[in-house]
Amino acid sequence: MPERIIAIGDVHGCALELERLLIQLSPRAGDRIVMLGDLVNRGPDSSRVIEICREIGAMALMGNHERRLLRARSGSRWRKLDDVDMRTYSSLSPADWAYIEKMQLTIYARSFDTVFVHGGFAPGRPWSEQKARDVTRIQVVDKQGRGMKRSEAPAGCRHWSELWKGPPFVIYGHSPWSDVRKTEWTMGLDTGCVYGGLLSAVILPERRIVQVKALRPYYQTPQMWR
Ligand SMILES: [Mn+2]
Repeated sequence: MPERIIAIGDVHGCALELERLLIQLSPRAGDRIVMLGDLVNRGPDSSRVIEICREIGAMALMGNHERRLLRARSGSRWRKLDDVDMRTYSSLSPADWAYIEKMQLTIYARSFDTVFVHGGFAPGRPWSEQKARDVTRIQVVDKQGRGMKRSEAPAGCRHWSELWKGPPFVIYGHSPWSDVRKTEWTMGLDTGCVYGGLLSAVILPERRIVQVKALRPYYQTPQMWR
């Protein structure tokens, strides 16, 4: 059984901030490190971020950004790639691609009865039976219980985390908050580093938060969740 698990929120190519965070965390032998997905795109150096993750032996979840790149690479989804994607796509090394191909949709830590996922889960359904598209991109839930991104959502939709009843406890990224977002059964760790916010980590079992500030904003965002 691992002594500790360290989960790290969405890095989006912010390699310098990731290096600074790791200095603060100073992982010990035996620690498991879980990246919450969206390691790439929008920030300055996606390839370096993945290289760091390999160096530290981190496991990683698949974010919607990695999923889009992988689908493009495997076939017919080129239409879906924008300039930001294309810059990342052409910067990745064969070892980076191999790392992305091993990303998982969910990671369950039995010892802490905790699930790690990039986007989240539609409430009211078993977490282990939800589709790749949903778990990598859900933000809000409509009145019928369907998950979607907030940019697609009609007014009155609620964030999925407000409706999620555990166990298990869920630690997720993908929805940027101005600080770590806690409910009884969830913790959101995307604190918008690439938009000039914070890069956040949590250490289990004690749920201690460790953060560094972004050196600057690297990408414009429509708005942050409060
Ligand atoms: Mn995302």
